[in-house]
Amino acid sequence: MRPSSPWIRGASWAPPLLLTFICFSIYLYLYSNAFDNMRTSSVFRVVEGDIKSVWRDNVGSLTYILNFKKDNSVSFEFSSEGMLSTSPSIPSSSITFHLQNNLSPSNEKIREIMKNRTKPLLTLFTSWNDSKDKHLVHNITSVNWLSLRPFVVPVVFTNESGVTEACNNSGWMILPVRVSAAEGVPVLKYMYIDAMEKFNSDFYAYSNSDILFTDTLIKTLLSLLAHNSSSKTHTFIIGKRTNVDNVTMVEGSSWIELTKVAKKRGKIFTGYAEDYFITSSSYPWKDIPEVVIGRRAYDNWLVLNARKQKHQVIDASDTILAVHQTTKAGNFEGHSHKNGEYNHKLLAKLYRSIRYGAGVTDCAEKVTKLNKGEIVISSRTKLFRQCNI
Ligand SMILES: *[C@@H]1O[C@H](CO)[C@@H](O)[C@H](O)[C@H]1NC(C)=O
Ligand SMILES: *[C@@H]1O[C@H](CO)[C@@H](O)[C@H](O)[C@H]1NC(C)=O
Ligand SMILES: *[C@@H]1O[C@H](CO)[C@@H](O)[C@H](O)[C@H]1NC(C)=O
Ligand SMILES: *[C@@H]1O[C@H](CO)[C@@H](O)[C@H](O)[C@H]1NC(C)=O
Ligand SMILES: *[C@@H]1O[C@H](CO)[C@@H](O)[C@H](O)[C@H]1NC(C)=O
Ligand SMILES: *[C@@H]1O[C@H](CO)[C@@H](O)[C@H](O)[C@H]1NC(C)=O
Ligand SMILES: CC(=O)N[C@H]1CO[C@H](CO)[C@@H](O)[C@@H]1O
Repeated sequence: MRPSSPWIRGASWAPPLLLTFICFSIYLYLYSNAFDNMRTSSVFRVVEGDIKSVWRDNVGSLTYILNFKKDNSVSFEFSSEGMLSTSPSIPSSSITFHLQNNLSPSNEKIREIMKNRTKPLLTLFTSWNDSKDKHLVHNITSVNWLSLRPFVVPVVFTNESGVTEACNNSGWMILPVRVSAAEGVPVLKYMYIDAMEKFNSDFYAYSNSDILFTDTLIKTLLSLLAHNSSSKTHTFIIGKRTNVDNVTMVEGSSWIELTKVAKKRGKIFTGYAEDYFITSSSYPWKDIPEVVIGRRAYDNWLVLNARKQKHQVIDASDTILAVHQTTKAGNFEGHSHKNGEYNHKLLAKLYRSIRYGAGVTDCAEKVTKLNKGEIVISSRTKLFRQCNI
């Protein structure tokens, strides 16, 4: 965070402010009048490039339109365009956060993040190896996660030059796989530890590389932060995924399209599969066993452990849309890999009996819910018997 604001004192802010305003005006004009035709014009690219440079982007990103209203409220319109969405046929998602209530902590946080005066909400990381079969899936994920900036910082852990190159060119952050096991698979805890050391954010999350998110992720985290900013409890957030077959680039690069296809073709998957783990920045990852990603059993164990440790475990299925890109490989990929039992064998050595059934999503004691348009946390009214620990 920067200390005192240069926006208030002195006159040196006037020229940059004016320039910014002119850029926004030109951008607004181009955006609203000649979006498709102007895409190839150099004027558009210069203006677009200028706005993007604010967010350190290279190709493709979130762009913003600021509306200052009469009543002194501000609204941001987000339009996310993927790095590969050079074709005008790809719709851009557009979402509006209305900041009517200027005093709300979430609105303050949005404003501060937009101005880069506070840390982002979430460092979201994953890992994948280059594989022809997965090119489309990874390209869609790449575009989708970029659309969550500047609230979310997307990070890929990789030692492969191909993945590094593709991601670095698109604006992802890259970290090496420092510790691996089971023949080169990243060990989860070191991904958290490294991400926490390199990037500053309110939350940190590993997610499988085939999961797509929308603004619902941002909104849920904003709410959790606003409600519990003073709480020092370790928080562990999970949620069920929605399986969607054959997600296309057009669908995956727009929050609105993604929401539509999830409703139309999506199927909520079993609570036995947890594909992402959002934790507070204080979460004690150093104490977690060296389980690896992409092999079964670790997800349920993590939830089970968090519940045993009395961390605040939250099921955000109802307020976070997490779309799983289901391809020919199907829905149980982690089960067919080499060393498929690596995690279970490791955990079985450490613990005499493991009741994975108490580590399903439905065993989280807290849930997020939409209540009159607001995201709230409540305690789950009824826990199944299998959740007993
Ligand atoms: C945001 O601010 C931090 C320092 O506070 C700086 O390192 C970073 O480059 C800034 N990001 C952008 C996109 O300006
Ligand atoms: C996108 O797909 C192309 C091949 O179609 C591949 O070369 C490239 O590495 C992919 N990009 C990412 C980020 O996966
Ligand atoms: C990413 O690209 C920048 C230049 O655009 C370069 O300075 C940096 O070293 C690259 N990072 C990696 C990890 O390759
Ligand atoms: C990846 O590269 C880093 C150095 O950049 C190295 O320390 C690490 O052992 C490598 N990891 C794997 C799995 O090869
Ligand atoms: C990824 O590639 C590395 C070598 O580049 C290999 O050691 C590792 O096993 C691969 N990981 C997976 C999950 O296939
Ligand atoms: C997805 O695409 C494959 C072929 O690429 C096809 O066999 C399958 O039926 C499709 N699934 C759905 C649900 O459309
Ligand atoms: C609204 C909300 O998130 N409340 C939680 C804040 O954290 C405490 C634990 O310190 C929980 O018990 C509350 O439910």
